[in-house]
Amino acid sequence: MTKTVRLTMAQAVTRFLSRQMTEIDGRRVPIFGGVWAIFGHGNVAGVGEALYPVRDELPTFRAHNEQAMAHAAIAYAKANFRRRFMAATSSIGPGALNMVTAAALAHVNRLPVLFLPGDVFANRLPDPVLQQAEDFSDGTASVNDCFRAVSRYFDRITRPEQIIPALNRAMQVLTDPAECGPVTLSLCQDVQAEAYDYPESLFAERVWMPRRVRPDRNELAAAVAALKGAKRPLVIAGGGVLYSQASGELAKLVQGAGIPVCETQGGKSSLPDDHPLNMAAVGVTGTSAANRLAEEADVVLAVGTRLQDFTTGSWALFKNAGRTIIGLNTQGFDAGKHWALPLVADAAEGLVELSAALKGWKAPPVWTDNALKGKTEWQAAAAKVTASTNAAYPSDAQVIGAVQRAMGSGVTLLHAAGGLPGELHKLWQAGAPGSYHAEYGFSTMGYEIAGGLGVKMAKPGEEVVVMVGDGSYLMLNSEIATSVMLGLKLTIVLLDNRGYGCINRLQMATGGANFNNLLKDSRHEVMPDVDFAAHAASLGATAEKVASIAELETALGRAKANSKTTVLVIDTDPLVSTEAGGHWWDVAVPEVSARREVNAARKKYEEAVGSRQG
Ligand SMILES: Cc1ncc(C[n+]2csc(CCOP(=O)(O)OP(=O)(O)O)c2C)c(N)n1
Ligand SMILES: [Mg+2]
Repeated sequence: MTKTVRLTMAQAVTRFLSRQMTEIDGRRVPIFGGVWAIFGHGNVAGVGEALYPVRDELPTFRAHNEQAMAHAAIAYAKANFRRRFMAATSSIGPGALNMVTAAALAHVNRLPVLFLPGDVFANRLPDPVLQQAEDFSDGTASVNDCFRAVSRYFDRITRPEQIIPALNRAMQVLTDPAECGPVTLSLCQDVQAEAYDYPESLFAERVWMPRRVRPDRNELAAAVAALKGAKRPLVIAGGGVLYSQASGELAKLVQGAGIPVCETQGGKSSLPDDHPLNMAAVGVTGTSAANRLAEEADVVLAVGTRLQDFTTGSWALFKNAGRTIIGLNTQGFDAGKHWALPLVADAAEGLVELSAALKGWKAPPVWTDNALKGKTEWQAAAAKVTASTNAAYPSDAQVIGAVQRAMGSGVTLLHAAGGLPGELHKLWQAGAPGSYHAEYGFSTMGYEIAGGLGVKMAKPGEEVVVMVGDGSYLMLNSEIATSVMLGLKLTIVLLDNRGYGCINRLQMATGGANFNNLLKDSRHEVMPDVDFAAHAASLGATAEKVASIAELETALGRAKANSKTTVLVIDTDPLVSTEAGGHWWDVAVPEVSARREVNAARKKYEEAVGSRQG
């Protein structure tokens, strides 16, 4: 007879999670780094009670905002190259829905996270309960159905035994490199507390290792033939290179064949910035070195990238009409995008096999030499815009220069939204793989500080530097208090340009009036003058406002020595961004307008759209 143990459904969930393991560098570790939780009705009595007895193996962390705690969980998974992850549990209703944006963030970025929102009563007897939305025509609907669109696997648990296959499926999705993304197990409040005789085997320790799929023979042959015929080959390194921890294999391939590499936001730090073949950022926020090559390339080996519009310049970047794209990706959906030759495989495995098949083959030296020259030119341009200044309102680029000089390339740098992503993609000189942490798949304002917390949990021994605009900071800053409470130090550099600088610039570029972006252009009775340093200090951080780039560099030295989360605030210029490098981006301009500026912008827009290649 099967041995069973009588547990509530919630107790079964937490016991199961605490027994799932992985091996990293030969060491067995829990695959779940912990559970983020904000309790309320819908999870405190069930999941909350069940988390307590396993709190040593599966620690519970309390946050201030459900979206933010999910950001931290997701950043933790990214910083662990998806090898370890976390769960996030909430009450029903608003607590649950606060996590939906984060679920979408994880979905877009293909990052594993387990959501355990509370749900309404499966037995429906006390309906409508507090925080329950009533659907007039569908008795099975609850607000948690919102998670369906942004989960790779969604299940609503309405009977305690349903959790047995659901937990198995959840683990499959969380650990599958191709399917990887958010999993939502929506846990009905009454069912969390219901007991069932679970088989003891459910709670046996299991070890999950990443699946490394090797290429199909025919796809490999086609990719090798395309590369061997290339005169102007180029590699685009995406986030998949990092998730596969394939930097060594990438370096070997490109060094052997003399192929230049450029990096997406997600793939930046695949090679260190100072690797001679690393042309750095590609696309809308790219360097002149990378984009020039992308325009001319005849064979583009796209490794582990979703080829989103910022990478492809809305598909206007590749100008060589006869070009071939090879899509090396674990996910067939990505591998075959835009008629690419698909090469479905783990990045490291695929690169190893390509290296072996290309042994002895080299790209024409004139192409490689041209690339190296382009990089030198770009570095000179970048040095100019990041140099120190005495200006009262420095540019984002000048602040980036100061952070780089003070902190070096040995830190993990994190950002997500505003003008910073574009500037950092171009200008930050990344070090080790994973040291550049961009959330630019969903570019969620408010990811930054909570995300930094998740990175620090994954890499407690490393210096984590968060760069954030005033807009993102005001949207979601509450986890500063959590970072102080948990003793997880962050260095936060806050660039205050008094509004949504990058959207204001986009508005101007599309012919719009300066309207509703910078605070001064927004309807107001009193012009806001937020004291960010006082605000951060009130949350427990060490905080100061600096008056210049030189002061920022000195203050960063102090921040480095400080053991507590430090927030440094600097006023910046909202109007400037780095003009060097970059590429057109498709943002639709109105076809008719009473504004002359819009009509002019529309004319330019139509010309740009007309020059786009398939
Ligand atoms: C949650 C969310 N809302 C809106 C946007 C659109 N958006 C992108 S950047 C931005 C302004 C960001 O302001 P700030 O953080 O001050 O950076 P700045 O643009 O000034 O550099 C907005 C509104 C977004 N990315 N995320
Ligand atoms: Mg701003």
